[in-house]
Amino acid sequence: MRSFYRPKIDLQGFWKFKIDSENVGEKNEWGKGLESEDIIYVPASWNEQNPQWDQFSSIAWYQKDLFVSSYESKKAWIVFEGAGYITKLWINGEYVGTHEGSFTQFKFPIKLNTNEFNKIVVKIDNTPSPYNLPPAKDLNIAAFDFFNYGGIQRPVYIEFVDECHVEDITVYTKSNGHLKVEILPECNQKYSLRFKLVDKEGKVLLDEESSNEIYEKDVGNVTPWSPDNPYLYTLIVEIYVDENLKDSIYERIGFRDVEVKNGRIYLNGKPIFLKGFGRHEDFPILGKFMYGAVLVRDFYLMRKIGANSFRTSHYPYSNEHLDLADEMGFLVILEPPLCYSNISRVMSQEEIAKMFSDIKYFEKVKHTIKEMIRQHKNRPSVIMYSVMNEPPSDMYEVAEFIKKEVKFLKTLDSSRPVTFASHRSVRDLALEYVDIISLNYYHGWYTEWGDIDSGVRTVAMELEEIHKKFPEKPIIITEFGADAIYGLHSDPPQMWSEEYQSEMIRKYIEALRKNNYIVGFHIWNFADFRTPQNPGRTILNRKGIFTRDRQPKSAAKVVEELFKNKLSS
Ligand code: GCB
Repeated sequence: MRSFYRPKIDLQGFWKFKIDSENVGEKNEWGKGLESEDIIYVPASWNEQNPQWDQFSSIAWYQKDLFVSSYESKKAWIVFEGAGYITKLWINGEYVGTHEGSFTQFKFPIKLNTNEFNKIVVKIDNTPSPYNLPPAKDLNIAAFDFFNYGGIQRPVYIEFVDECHVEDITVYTKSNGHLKVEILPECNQKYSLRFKLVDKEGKVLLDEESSNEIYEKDVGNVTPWSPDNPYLYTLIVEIYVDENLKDSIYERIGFRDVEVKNGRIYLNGKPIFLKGFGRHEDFPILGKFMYGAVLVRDFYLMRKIGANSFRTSHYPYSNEHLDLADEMGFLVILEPPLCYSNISRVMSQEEIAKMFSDIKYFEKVKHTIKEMIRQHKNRPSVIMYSVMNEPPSDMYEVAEFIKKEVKFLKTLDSSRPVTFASHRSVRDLALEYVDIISLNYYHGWYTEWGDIDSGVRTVAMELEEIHKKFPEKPIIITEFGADAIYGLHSDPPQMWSEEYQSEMIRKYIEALRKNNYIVGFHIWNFADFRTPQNPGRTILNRKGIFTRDRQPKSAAKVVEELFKNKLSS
């Protein structure tokens, strides 16, 4: 939900910064103001802004002094589009609130003094922990294979609203032009609502008043949203008291439907094939902040090589990231920050079973999923949810957890199919609980290394077995790939060379595309990204077909040829 109407103060810029390795800040009342000469830039992770902070993953404080002249609106809140892992806020020395989780948007109502400086102080605790989402023991021993960046990593701003405002909207569309909007107004007075729908050319298609919180309409002849023509409309919702405008918000919406039937995924009644990547939000110096220009380059690169899809591996991406997916027509699998690939490095089997049976843990997961859906539910690009990545779902407790999680998610949004990315293949106990089966495979890399053909044969066999068990379910290969160090060449193709990576991707796709139950290939990964330090990584995970600074490896050409000429669209 966005607004052109609400006054806003962007807090992007330099902030005061102070490391608190001993966790003494609260005791010493740093919430009232920091004594420090250190400077940091927001938004961006703290790690790469100063080599001394690179490997620091515990507590740090931020402060911004903000002069506010006056504001007419009655309410103010501060919106963090993403910060963490745990964020605590003080305004003018008063404690305001706490939020857990780095990848979802949250806000706190605040009170500001006018015609004077206000002190905004933020404490960020990015200490790894097994019960964090996702879990880790320390910076280098984590269940996930991406660097545990910390800080205020996404935009933060103050927004002013009237007491009477639109708190949230939920939009449902169909490709036949059906529109349903549920509005959550917050207003103590008698109000009326107004709905406007504007097309790309600026033509107003609807302009209607209603006092109803559910608005339903057959708009008629619309241009449906699809990767070929990502046509977006602007939906504006206004709230009035006595004919006076109190709030105006808008959403970029697309008319489209998603359906799973007969072993395929349908978009607007036509079968679709997903071609794309697992991605990451990761860029030199910025860490987990993706600058808009980087995103634009990424999306043009993806488009150039014929991709139409990606998964938000392994956490919900930023608003701008997914805005671009809506605008440029990418089919997104949205994933919460639940990634368990290397969970056995972090905890024992018994501890895993305990965590997945723990009601409090489930509550925390539910809360994060709620935040994720609330933030991204109106996006046409989001066609499916992946409820987690690589859980140890050959364990009964974990499979039960997935079953509960899928059920819960469907109570929040039943309009999209649900999957999870499995690496347990034929041993997985949770495949029956999802609409679409997603599988990650690295035979030819982590097993059968050096022998791609043997790896591909294993995958083909396991896929057949899974398909026989679930003949009605479409299958996406959500990860496969090989590390390649840019500029390292080898004839014959050997591991870590650009040739090996190209061969592995080519052989997987050529061998598996014949199975018509496969409805998508996502290569791991779009670009190289930073990881924890360990003997299997050279600072970066090198499975990108682009380097970290977005230059192509040999595989980029191979993928372009495969995506454009060997796979249906
Ligand atoms: C996986 C994980 C992904 C890793 C990748 C790898 O299975 O899902 O997060 O980065 O393998 O390269 O090991």
